[in-house]
Amino acid sequence: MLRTRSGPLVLDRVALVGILNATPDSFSDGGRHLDPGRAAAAAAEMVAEGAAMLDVGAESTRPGAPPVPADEERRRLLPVLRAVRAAVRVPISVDTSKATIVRLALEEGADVVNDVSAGRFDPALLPLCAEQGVPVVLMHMQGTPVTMQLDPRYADVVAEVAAFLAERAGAARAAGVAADAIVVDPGIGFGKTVAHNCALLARLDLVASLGYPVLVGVSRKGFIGQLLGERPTSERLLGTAAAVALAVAKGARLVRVHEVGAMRDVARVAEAVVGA
Ligand code: HH2
Repeated sequence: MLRTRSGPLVLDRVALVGILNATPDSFSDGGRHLDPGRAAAAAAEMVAEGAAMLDVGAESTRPGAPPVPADEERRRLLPVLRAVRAAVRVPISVDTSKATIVRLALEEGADVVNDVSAGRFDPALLPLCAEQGVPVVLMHMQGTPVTMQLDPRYADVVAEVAAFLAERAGAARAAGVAADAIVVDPGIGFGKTVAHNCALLARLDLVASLGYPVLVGVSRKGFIGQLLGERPTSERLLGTAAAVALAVAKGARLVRVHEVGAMRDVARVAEAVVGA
């Protein structure tokens, strides 16, 4: 269970985390939720479909994406966050690597911090999470979004990602974050080839063995398109379903997805089989 300001996020069952990108350029839903009214409507729909948490972000981290200045990130994020907060009661995570944005987002009612840099890009982020007593998602990435897909290399991707997450969880705890407020994420697609992503899903149990809940984000990602012969993002639903089911089978407790209703069915069946 994750304790949040909007109540507990129970992880006895797999939690569906709905994606809301307040960006003009996200790889699959760019531009759709920049408008606060539309974002709020999408948020309410995702909760009705079974989302246990919503992840709101204003900086695309797709391969090659340039960093967004804090002013711009704030300008996009806060109106959307305010509208989403007014529309739903489930916990909201804010997808950012900047402590200044975290502080503002928490004031607008965000509950959880989702940092794709695991506290490496802004040294003030983990101490702020500790001070505010909010859970944090620590994600693995090799390089930065600009460089990460140029030539990702590992001797043993699963062992290296697990070691990295153990080290970052240690850093979070050293900064004062409670052990039960940490979630880890292998960072599917962040500095990884198709083979790296598949290996991480196949051996996700090693990441789960760190003892923290595992979040996995596979939804519509590039490796699914590549495995299916350059399939566009709009046609990756069933590929996403396969990856979600296998992630759940190997211990994922939170899955970050665009199609909440469809992936709720996938997660429910997968976890029933796992629990049999
Ligand atoms: N993936 C994306 C963004 N944030 N956060 C976590 N914890 N795990 C992920 O796998 C993850 C993430 C990328 O996907 P998306 O938000 O759909 O696109 P974009 O980065 O282009 O906004």
